Amino acid sequence: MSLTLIGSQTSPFARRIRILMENLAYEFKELNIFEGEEAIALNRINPTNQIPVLLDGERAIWDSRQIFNYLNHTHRFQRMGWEEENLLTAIDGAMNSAVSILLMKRSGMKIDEPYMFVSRQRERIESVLDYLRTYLGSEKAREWNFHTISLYCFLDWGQYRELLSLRDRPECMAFMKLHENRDIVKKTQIPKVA
Ligand SMILES: N[C@@H](CCC(=O)N[C@@H](CS)C(=O)NCC(=O)O)C(=O)O
Repeated sequence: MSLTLIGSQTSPFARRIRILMENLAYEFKELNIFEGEEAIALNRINPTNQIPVLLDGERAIWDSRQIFNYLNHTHRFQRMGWEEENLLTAIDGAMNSAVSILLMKRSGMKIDEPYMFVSRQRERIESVLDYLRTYLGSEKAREWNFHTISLYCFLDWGQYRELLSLRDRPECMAFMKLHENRDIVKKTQIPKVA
């Protein structure tokens, strides 16, 4: 199989797949999703205009969770029962909410006004982080699998975009410390200026 991952260096969704694919041979193609020829090219490949996209020969897989499922089917990275799916849904929910807030911020919308939409996103992020407290304090948080990879990418990106403060979340800070020195984490670090 000839694999190409389309993404960006900042996207937490793309990063979790780059980390997952640490030991697989693939080409990484970065593109500007918002304007120009590259955005048009992305739309031809993925009607949702989102990254990441995995190309396996002629086949395109949209959405990072589907990409995980696709690769997991062949490479058996991790067993996924309903509990594991739920955990991933919680993490994905927080990531999607944070991306929505960032898009609003970048569009010049006032994210500090008491809009229901914004409150719902913020509350979801906090609710997920509260829910994850027990998980983060457990041995499971020491494992390096799609859950911990996703969580790491989310927390790191959220801080980078100044959407998250972990000051009052010592379990999150301890979790980041636990994994920050992994080679692949360093190799996929978000560039300082982006
Ligand atoms: N559910 C999608 C979400 C991907 C996503 O939100 N990607 C962002 C970049 S971090 C994006 O493409 N945003 C552009 C847009 O939504 O228009 C996934 O898991 O791949």
